[in-house]
Amino acid sequence: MDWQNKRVAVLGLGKSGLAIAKVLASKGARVIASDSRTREELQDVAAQLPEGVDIEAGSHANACMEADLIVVSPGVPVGLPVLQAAEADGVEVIGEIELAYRLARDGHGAPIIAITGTNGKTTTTTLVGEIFKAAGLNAPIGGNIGHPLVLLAEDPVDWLIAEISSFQLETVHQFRPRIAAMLNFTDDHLNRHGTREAYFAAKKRLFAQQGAEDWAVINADDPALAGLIETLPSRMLPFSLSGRVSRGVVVSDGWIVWRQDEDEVPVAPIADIQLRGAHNLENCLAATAMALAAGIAPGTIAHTLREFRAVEHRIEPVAMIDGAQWYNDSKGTNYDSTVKAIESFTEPLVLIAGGRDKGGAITPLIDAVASRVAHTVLIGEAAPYFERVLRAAGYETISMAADLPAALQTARSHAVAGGVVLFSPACASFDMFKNYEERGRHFKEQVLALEPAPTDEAATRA
Ligand code: UMA
Repeated sequence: MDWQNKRVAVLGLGKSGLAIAKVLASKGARVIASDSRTREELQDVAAQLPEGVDIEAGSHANACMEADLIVVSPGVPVGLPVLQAAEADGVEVIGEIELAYRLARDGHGAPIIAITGTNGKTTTTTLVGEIFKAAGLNAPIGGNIGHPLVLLAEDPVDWLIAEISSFQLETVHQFRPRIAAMLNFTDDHLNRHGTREAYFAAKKRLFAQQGAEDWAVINADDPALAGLIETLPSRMLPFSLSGRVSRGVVVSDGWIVWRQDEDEVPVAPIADIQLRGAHNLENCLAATAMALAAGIAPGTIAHTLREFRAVEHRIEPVAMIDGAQWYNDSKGTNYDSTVKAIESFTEPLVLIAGGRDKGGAITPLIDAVASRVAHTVLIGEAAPYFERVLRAAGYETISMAADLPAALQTARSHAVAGGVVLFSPACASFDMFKNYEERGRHFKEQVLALEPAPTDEAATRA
């Protein structure tokens, strides 16, 4: 595509918008960057934009009106009236992932691995990246994981590995990953998509352009995904913890194996895997399937599975305090993710949860808390709601905390030696923090700053 003098509106000036504006300006496009924030709020951002990029603050109207093409950030809802009006006028609206795909396709043409699902995306994407690195391939990771894909799109690489969110999928059109994975599907982001159906429809766009030579890696144990396995034209490489597929990556006799009807190629013993929880084993199966589809040797996959440790903010061990192990799972931003985290432990468990509720079916979370959590400490906007539903279910061991430091103190007073304190909010962070990373960092800093309990001797002296 010839970008010279093409008028492009870039909507949203967060990480994605800044990256899009930089890449397109360097190609000679006339970029108007627009953000709903005020000009004062955008001062820092404006300083990072390349020369010649115009800014529209507080509205998207002018940018959209003048554009030949509109590229939106994932946080900008596609239903905005200005976008609908522009589309009705024949102006194309694409997202950052679609732009990255087109640049990569028209440039080096390296194949893309795209990973979506409600939970496990970041761990799986990171693991796939590590396996490809161990195989000697130049295969950077990007996308929703925090590094805009468009910044990698034109590098000469062997593969591009991308974590993709439903927000990003709403604005893909030609995007065609060589290997696409859907890890699982449960309620999330209903405040953005409106309904579970709309959320699933967005997720499904990952496979929309795939053909018979592309691979689809799908969780065969997830009932929500059964329809995909039956209907997609892609080469199917399912994975299953319960071992229910005749062809795919499964667990058999304590090993991850690639099952092909009667044959089973052993990949790695699951006893070697350091990550906690059945959900993480599923992430390992998915990563194995993607690596096998790309032709990577089982020995390389086994080596990486053995070496791989938890990704930051995902059931990340933080410290041992008074004999209890504390974990940071700030990325537990929805009910299902927190259920999975709770289910990863058999030790006596104290849970710290709460934040900005995202909605969805809460019964599985209530059940998990009621059956496995000894004490729950609630924080944030969701605390009164969580308290109400838990008490209604007959669960009474609840404390309310005004903020995170207070929650830590309360959690500590309920923790026991040999037990676990798990910070897994089941909520978004935006009521108290900029994002889940900031929330997780605060948690870790405050845990590490907890004073050691006085020894008997010190207590006697005092
Ligand atoms: N904005 C507008 N108009 C609107 C809405 C927002 O101008 O109608 C502006 C905001 O004022 C702000 C900017 O848009 O200046 C923010 O854009 P953004 O929300 O798209 O955020 P980015 O910084 O571009 O980060 C995005 C992803 N964020 C979201 O999807 C909300 C990041 O995922 C991703 O890492 C990054 O692109 C790089 O690809 C984060 C995330 O929370 C981690 N993702 C969700 C999740 O994982 O659950 C989907």
